[in-house]
Amino acid sequence: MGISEERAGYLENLCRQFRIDVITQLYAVQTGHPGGSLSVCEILTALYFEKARNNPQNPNDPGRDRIILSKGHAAPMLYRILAERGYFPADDLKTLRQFGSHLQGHPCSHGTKGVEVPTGPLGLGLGVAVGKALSLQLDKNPAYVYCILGDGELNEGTIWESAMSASKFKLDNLIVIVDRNHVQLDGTDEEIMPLLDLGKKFDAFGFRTFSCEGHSIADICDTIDRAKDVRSMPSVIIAETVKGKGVSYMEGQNAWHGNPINSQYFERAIKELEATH
Ligand SMILES: Cc1ncc(C[n+]2csc(CCOP(=O)(O)OP(=O)(O)O)c2C)c(N)n1
Ligand SMILES: [Mg+2]
Repeated sequence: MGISEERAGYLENLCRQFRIDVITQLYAVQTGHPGGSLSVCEILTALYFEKARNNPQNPNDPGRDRIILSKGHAAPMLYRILAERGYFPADDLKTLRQFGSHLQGHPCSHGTKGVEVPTGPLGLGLGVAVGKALSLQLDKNPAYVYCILGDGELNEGTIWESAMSASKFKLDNLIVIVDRNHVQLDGTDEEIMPLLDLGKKFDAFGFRTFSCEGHSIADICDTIDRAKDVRSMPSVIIAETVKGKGVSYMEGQNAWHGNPINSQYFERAIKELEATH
């Protein structure tokens, strides 16, 4: 299947605009999470625009694939992408994180079309994903469940309890994607809690493990295709990414996990993003 070079290029160009818009929104509200929003951009774009079945005209379509952004702090990028897909008007993005807005700091499915599950407290999304995948199998519904985890989030014990259940129930309709940017809130994964050989870890928990270049739309799409062919076990895609991708002073820096952006930094970020091709 794969994706044409032209289409991948189109989507990567769209990602550049998503980054510019998210930085602009975060600058305007002086709060929110730039680093993890920038790293997950291509993963979410590949899913919502190419690989996951989703229908903005009928967000609760029973045949939809379920996309769970377990690292809920990357909500600004999710919202930007949902607006582009047409789940709600782009004008709503101006209300990000403001009182009364449906676009809260962390995603909430009650008020925001396209949000599958409320997330924010790390470690919970995979358990919900396992439950959804199991119920789809019992219903003989061929939809897939995609669950996007942060790598710092893997420090949570609930992730590994959920992973054991996923393999016990042979959930081949579950595809986990790890945003492997090697950085969390207070430092690098290595400094806070080393994950060691993550691929081997997931193998040992009964997953089929893939890795991909997490800023390449083509590589993400190809790897999702391969994961969809796996039978009788869950899959994980370890997507190698860069926290703060696209803004040089944010890249790989935990300080930009959730820092407000001042005017000098804002101008630099926009200049750099506009200059990328
Ligand atoms: C249970 C819980 N503990 C702590 C936090 C605060 N917190 C928010 S994001 C974050 C770091 C997450 O790092 P990672 O999963 O690597 O996300 P990314 O690098 O993709 O932003 C922390 C500790 C939280 N949201 N939930
Ligand atoms: Mg991380």
